[in-house]
Amino acid sequence: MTHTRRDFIVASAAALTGSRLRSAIQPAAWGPVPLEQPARTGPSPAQLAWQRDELALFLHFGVNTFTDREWGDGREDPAIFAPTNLDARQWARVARAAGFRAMILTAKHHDGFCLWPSGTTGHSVARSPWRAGHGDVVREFTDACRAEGLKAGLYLSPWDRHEPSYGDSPRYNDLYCDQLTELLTRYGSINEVWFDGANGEGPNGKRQTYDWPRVWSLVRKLQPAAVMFSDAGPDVRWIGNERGVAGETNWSSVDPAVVPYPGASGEAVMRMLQQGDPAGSAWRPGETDVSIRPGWFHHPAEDEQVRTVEQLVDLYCTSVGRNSKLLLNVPPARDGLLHATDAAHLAGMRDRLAALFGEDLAARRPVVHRRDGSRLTSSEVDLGRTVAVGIADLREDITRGQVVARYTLEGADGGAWQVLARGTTIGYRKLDRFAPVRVRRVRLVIEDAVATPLPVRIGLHAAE
Ligand code: FUL
Repeated sequence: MTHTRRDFIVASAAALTGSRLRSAIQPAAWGPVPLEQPARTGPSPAQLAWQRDELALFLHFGVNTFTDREWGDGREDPAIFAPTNLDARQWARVARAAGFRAMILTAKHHDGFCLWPSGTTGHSVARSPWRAGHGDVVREFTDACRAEGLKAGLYLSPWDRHEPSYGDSPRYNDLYCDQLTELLTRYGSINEVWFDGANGEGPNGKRQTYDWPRVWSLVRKLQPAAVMFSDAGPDVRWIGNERGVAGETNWSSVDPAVVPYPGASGEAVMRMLQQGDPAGSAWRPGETDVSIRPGWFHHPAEDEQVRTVEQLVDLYCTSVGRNSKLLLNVPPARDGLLHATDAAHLAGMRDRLAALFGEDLAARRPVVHRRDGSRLTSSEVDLGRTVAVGIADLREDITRGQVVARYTLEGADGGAWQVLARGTTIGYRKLDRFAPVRVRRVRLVIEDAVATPLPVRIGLHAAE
């Protein structure tokens, strides 16, 4: 059985070593965050660019790669970190060739091992035999991103099972901010900073109260153009599961009071993460993180369990195609390279998406918009010929916000209109796949909206 981190409110450390166990949380250890975000009806320039990138590659790499575990306990000997052939350019080439625009590296996972030579701890690559202790994975990663024209993001686990000051809240908060400062000042422009909500300390474990306002203002100061990810944003939010599935209804705005700090749990929290809230005051689009394999780190035993090309296309549709962004984890193996199977499936995904979305049957075709007063009610496209349609690609102009709450897509070939798809939200992009139907005209009927809708861009594809 695969668990998500929300299944484990409190779990013993001993139980947390299996690769199936993703994570756990201990809400009591997280301080509430006064989240005063300015009300927004649309994205900031950084949020807009983030969403338009659509695809980011997640790289889980560290001591777990060498111990074959999912969660290290912090007692790993740095000497085990010994990739034989690490080549971050290979990661970046594979990502770029597959259409990814950004990569995010686990600079430090829960085991506390730093992939850069941090001045804050000896528990880092500096104590490993790799590059004779002079290596810096974060440097090689950011250099490779730049060389391949990709944006670079970093994950710095708040939960740290190695650091002795963890649990002594002010001291650890200082150290965490020092680590962030190193990461955000040494490596040029960092585009996304990823704050994990996991905390698996057992009932007798250390309790750390994080200083989120301090952390977030530090990131704003050092990298003003970066977006920050966590359950509670502030810029982009977790989508609420690690299965790669955004809510079918997915608003980019949220009520910040419902998810006050990273790691908060409960039904209302999950619903807010999955679906957002059209009346919410904060624009905080959802990011869908999921692994190409069962685990987040590379395990040789899972080499036959890499998601297939079709499964990757499905993930694209349930994330990007539901107004979210796909952060797909592809973990480097012990040699420091992405595995050939993963690389091949990524290339296959790219080819398949290019084939599916290559020709837009509605491109440059005339569209008639009908209104009831100021309210847009339908948009009708005349395709000029009868063609089989199996995918609709709908897009609101999110620079002006998100307003569509319910719609029906219909098609006709001379006779009566027939329903092709029904949906709720659209947002940045909504992909509907249906059994191909031969049609000459297609119309989008907007049945409910939270404000006056602007014309929705309609793309249509054959599906094969
Ligand atoms: C979770 C972590 O516990 C997993 O190990 C992984 O890093 C995933 C992306 O987030 O909370």
